[in-house]
Amino acid sequence: MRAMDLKSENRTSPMGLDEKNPRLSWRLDDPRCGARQTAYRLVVASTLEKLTGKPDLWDTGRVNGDRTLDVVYAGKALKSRQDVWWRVQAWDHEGLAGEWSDPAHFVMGYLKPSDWKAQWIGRPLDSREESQPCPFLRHEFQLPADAVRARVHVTARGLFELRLDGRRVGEDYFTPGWTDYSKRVQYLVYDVTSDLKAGLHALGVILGDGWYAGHLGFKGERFQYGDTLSLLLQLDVDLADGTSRTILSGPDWRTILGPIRSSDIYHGEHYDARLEMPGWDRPEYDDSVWQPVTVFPASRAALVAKVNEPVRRQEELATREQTEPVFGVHVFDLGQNMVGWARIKIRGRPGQKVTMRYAEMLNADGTVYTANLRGAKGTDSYICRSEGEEVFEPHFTFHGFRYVELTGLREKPVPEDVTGIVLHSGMPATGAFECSDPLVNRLQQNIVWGQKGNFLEVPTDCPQRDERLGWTGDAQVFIRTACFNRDVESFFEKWCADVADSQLSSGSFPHVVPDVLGGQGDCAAWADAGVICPWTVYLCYGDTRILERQYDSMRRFVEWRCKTSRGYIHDRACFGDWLSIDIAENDPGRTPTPRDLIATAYFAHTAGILSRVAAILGRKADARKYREIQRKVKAAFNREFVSPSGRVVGDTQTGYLLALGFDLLSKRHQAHALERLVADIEGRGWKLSTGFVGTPLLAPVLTRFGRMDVAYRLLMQQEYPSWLYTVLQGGTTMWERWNSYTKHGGFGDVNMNSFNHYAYGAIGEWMYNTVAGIDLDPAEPGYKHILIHPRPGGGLTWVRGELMTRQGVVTSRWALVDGMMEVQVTIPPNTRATVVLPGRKPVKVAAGRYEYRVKLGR
Ligand code: RAM
Repeated sequence: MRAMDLKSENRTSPMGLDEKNPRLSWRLDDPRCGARQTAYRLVVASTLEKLTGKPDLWDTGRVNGDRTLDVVYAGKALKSRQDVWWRVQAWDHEGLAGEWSDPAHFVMGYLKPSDWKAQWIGRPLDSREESQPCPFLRHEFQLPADAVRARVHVTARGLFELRLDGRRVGEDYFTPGWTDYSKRVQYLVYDVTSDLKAGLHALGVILGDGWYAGHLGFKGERFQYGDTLSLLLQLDVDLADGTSRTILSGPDWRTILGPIRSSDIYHGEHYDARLEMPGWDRPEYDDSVWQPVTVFPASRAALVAKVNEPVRRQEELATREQTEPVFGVHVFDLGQNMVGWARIKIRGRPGQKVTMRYAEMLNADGTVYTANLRGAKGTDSYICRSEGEEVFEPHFTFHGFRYVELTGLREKPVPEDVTGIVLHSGMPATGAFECSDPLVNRLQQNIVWGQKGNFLEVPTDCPQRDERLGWTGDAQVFIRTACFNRDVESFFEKWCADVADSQLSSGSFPHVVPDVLGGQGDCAAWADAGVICPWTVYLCYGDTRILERQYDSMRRFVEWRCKTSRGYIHDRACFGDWLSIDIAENDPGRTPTPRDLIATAYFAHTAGILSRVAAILGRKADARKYREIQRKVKAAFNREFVSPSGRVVGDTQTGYLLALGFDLLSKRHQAHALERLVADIEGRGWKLSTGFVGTPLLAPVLTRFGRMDVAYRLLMQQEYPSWLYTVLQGGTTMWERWNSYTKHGGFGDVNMNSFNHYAYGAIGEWMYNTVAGIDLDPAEPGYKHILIHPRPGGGLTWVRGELMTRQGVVTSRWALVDGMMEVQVTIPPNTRATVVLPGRKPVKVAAGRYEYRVKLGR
């Protein structure tokens, strides 16, 4: 048995932690059946030599037990900038000591505000007019000896690109990321030791508006957080001669406006290559025409080490088809609705301007459909500097698109001139789902692409129009699916902190996080994200720290509900069952499911979650209190919304789904509610009518109450409205509306119509946990105890599900062969599972690989 895949604060070798007691986790490499850890020893040292010799920071000694996750560091106090090495040894189920793991490494950030000596620098805004060129900043410094350790700590109010001696530092984009900059600004740490030899060096930085100062929100506003971009940078260098140097951002830096004439997340980037300054980021560049920088005051915002994996380039898409629908207008189809930008190759003349527009769909005449971008210009342009081939990629904007339109070219381009560069936050792939139906497989791909496109720093609703905001409701309904597809633990840890930062003074949560809509909030199913998201992270990854951190904000939220309800009935649900079928014209939040029903159902649901969280954290009185509140809300729900026979007011699918899914009904009423729900689905020709609130509950509730056949019917439905209808219309991502595009009605309401919106992708969770049958047990979260219960149906003949949990890989595969269901299951080391197959008694198993053959009933 050997420990592997060592993670510090859920990340591999993180640079810059300001958590003084980081959580240390590992997995076990042991293929034996029943493999289980019975003890571990973890050692921590300040150097690699000490780690294998005499560990000087922490030695746990032998600790009995099977714990492998989130061991909280409790050794000598860690210091700012400290290098930390650790490794672990595990004892197996036979009591045998395994070999030591490979060493893991992490680096502490600045632990005290006074560690920061650098000053915020930039240049004053020339005017508050729309297009401001991006400031370039530079500074040269001399080192008398080679560096033996050099780390740069850097952040910006705005976005930054950091360069050293002509090269980009790091592979991250959209740094420092998006937080409420008035409260928390994240910094990044990069190791530049090998770049710094004795001699002269140059640091160069480009600043972009980003979320800080660019357009944000749908009223066309700018300057959400400030109007002046600035940089904070501190480079600590230990030299081979035993001395050290610190290079700081300060008044001795110089600045100029460069070739990026404007760059805005919504509107795109305009680049004039004639204004390039070759060598500006290298030493000995003549910067005599540059101006001195201005020093700006620090704000009261806390500087914190970045918690989530930064955005990076993730993949490239080649052009699939190139057309010229109008003379001189060239359209490139990348075959996939994606998020990022296009790399363009241009052969032009000095001064020639080429324009790129980005679109998700095409008009009937083959031109790009951009009406749904609303106020977002989504346009880049490039002015050539030479006669030769030039290559352009923007810096501080991103687009949501499948098609790229090029105009202003001198000669006909070739497909290779356009390549899609996909960017999103780091989130390693963890799940795979595949089955015998190609349309369902495309749906799964669409869900994954919806996640890739909208997990760029914060979970956004859409990536293309003048919105791209962290809508809480969307995140809440999709998070469970997201946790299957990808490792999103650090992504959501960071965003949950944003949620707590954004909590309104009333205790409620805003519609979007970070809150850029000026405190609008209180909406049921949206605000509830503040409770549901931390809870889901806990369930999927098993760590209680997120619950501890978020507890206060969760409690304040439920207290707000208590205070603002009348007789335990709550009524704030302004978005209703958003975008359900039968929405009122011109008011997509006025839906047939009554708003107070939705709000009261969610009141009971999140009070119940809070009670469970309190119990887990050992807050017994709170656990009792919120359980009691949940009971009272349920009673009120029944009084107000449930008829004596069990009919739920509104008689909508979503009403029944909430009542059943959140356990609000008595046993007697459940049967009737289920009947009404199924009757409504059947009456519509086996079709759904649900919006953002009801849709995620459809398949899970139908399955739980014994009508999985109906859940499968809805999944396999090919007529409008359904998941596969969108697939059959050529969708390559999830869409905002069931009717974002229909054969009968064409494009949906242009005022709000995104073709990359993950909310309806929440069906993914059921595909993994029911169709493939990989599920967790809330009593032993993080897949410590795994539930395997694959449930065939829908005409599928085989399914393959796989999930990389924090413990290791779980697989569940099944195939129907000659009336038999053949099942293959893999259970990772150090876990247990309960396997429930159709018509069989549950079987308890330990780590290992198992095969079963089950005769299926009728
Ligand atoms: C629109 C989007 C978003 C939704 C809000 C209520 O902005 O559809 O996804 O959450 O409305």
